Amino acid sequence: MYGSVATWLGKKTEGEGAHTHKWTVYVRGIQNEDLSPYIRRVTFNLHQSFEKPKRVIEKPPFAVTETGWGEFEIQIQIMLTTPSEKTFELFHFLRLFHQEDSPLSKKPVVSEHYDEIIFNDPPEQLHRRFLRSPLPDACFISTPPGVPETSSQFSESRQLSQITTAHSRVRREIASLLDSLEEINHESQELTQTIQKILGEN
Ligand code: SLL
Repeated sequence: MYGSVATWLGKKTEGEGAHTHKWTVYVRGIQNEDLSPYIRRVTFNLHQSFEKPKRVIEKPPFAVTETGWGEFEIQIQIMLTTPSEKTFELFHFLRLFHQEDSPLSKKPVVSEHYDEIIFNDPPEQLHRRFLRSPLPDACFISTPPGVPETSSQFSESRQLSQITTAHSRVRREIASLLDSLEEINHESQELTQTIQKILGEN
């Protein structure tokens, strides 16, 4: 998951160029699991108006908290822990304000997205980690401050039912393949016997 959460700091912050909002931009696991076995570093490239706009985060929580006044697009680069250190680039639009025209309120503005990274041919160690299920408790870390526990845009139950359906399909395919294998073995035994019989006759 990647996204941002922003809160308005209240009336006292009004005025030209004043920092009116506090926000956090982050990359996190869907259940806040520790992503450090897979992610080596996350680079958040902020707007040029920020001091040292390139923020490199090498351990979880992969998040940057700042104060500011404006909305802008943040470039997020995710470097994996694979030996090739493959890097992905995402863009997230930092939202500070609720719907247009709605009055400023202290209710946090959350903008979050779900994405998947597919590891083609993962190193053995990573692969074993992926297969370990369910993830041990130690893998879960707390959410960055103020970040909601679950996403409003991502339905975990829908995902779960899709996984269950796919799981039973795979089981059915395995069962049918085992059947064919048995048939082939049987045929092969019969052929061996026939060959032996022919050889015996000659
Ligand atoms: C806008 N195009 O004009 C956008 C730019 C930039 C936001 C928004 C800087 C804070 C600081 C800040 O909040 N920049 O001075 O460190 O809306």
